Amino acid sequence: MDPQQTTTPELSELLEGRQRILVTGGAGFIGGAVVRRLLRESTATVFNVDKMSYASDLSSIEGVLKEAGQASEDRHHLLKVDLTDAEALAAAVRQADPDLVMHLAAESHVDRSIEGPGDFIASNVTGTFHLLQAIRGHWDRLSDERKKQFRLHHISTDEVFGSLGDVGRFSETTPYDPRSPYSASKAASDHLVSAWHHTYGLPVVLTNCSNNYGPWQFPEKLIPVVILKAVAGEPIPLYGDGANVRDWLYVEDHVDALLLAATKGGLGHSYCIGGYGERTNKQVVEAICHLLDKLIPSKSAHSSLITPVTDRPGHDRRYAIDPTKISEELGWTSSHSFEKGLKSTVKWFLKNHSWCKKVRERANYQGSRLGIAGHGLLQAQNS
Ligand code: TDX
Repeated sequence: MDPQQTTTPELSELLEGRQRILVTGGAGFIGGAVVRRLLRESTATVFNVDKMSYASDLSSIEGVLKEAGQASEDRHHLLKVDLTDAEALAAAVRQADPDLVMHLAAESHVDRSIEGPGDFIASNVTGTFHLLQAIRGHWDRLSDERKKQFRLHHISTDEVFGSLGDVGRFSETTPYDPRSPYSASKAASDHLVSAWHHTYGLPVVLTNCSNNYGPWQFPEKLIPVVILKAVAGEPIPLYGDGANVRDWLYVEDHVDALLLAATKGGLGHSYCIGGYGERTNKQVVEAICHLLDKLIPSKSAHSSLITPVTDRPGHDRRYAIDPTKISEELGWTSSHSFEKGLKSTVKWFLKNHSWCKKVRERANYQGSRLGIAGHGLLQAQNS
């Protein structure tokens, strides 16, 4: 990229002069995509508060900094802080002195929440509480002019709404009904953010998004797991009957929605984000296998590796989002079809196998099944 070309009018216009942006979880999958966009398309300085846990990685951000040269490097500051450490977090907020906060830091893998719910309560609930308190202190100290501009955007998930039957979609008025330790911890964090708005007047916006996918996703989630297993010629684990439905959204479409909501969303409002990308898990897995058959043909079809395994405990049946509010109020629509997004994602993972290897090794995770504690052994392991 041309180093001169760091600003697109659209994002700078949206930011309306907000030049100091604190992103929590900016070394994660979605947070990283937000940080890259801010670095590429605005002149803002990013304060990236991340505890650098197993799923954190800065390679993609370092790539953008390298593309843009030294000037941009001054615009990204990693503040290695765990949100459970209230003092360190308050100090990081003072250092960042932000005009806008985008809160993406969270433990996010449902299977891990089944194995170890404590980390989810600590990071997602207590961590959000500490962030709200630190931001409240910061907001109180701001000048009237900066106070008017300031916002805290809390990024959440559609899983807080529970599980749908065959019809219907989640919207902003759907009652909360979380059913996994992960979704319960995110629901709790959403409620804390709303409470800080109503009680203390903190200017907040919330978003709840459907399943994301795309480059740089930590290889424990369905799409990268399937790609890596298929490439390695290993059984591809399909939980239960494979008929659970997820509403897939390409991560860059999510970033478009986040930046709109963060800057233009109504204070105290929440917005549901989804791009009408409903697919059963079986359809997703088969689509990946068909793409791989074309990209890296092998003797037998990759779909022959698909292996039904013990279901996830409490496995939500179907998620689907009605994005009418964000579309009508903020003018957002997704621009990647699932077919287009999936194809580029599969190609990206094929090209970036060494990155997958690196992050898996660092996390001491080699793709084994997580989250079946107390539910017996995998059928695949038994056979
Ligand atoms: O190996 C697998 N086999 C399989 O069948 C894995 C890892 C998953 N699955 C199924 C379980 C789900 O129905 O695929 C679906 C997607 O699973 P995940 O990728 O683990 O995502 P999910 O549980 O749907 O949650 C995701 O979307 C909402 C994210 O992990 C959350 O952080 C987000 O909030």
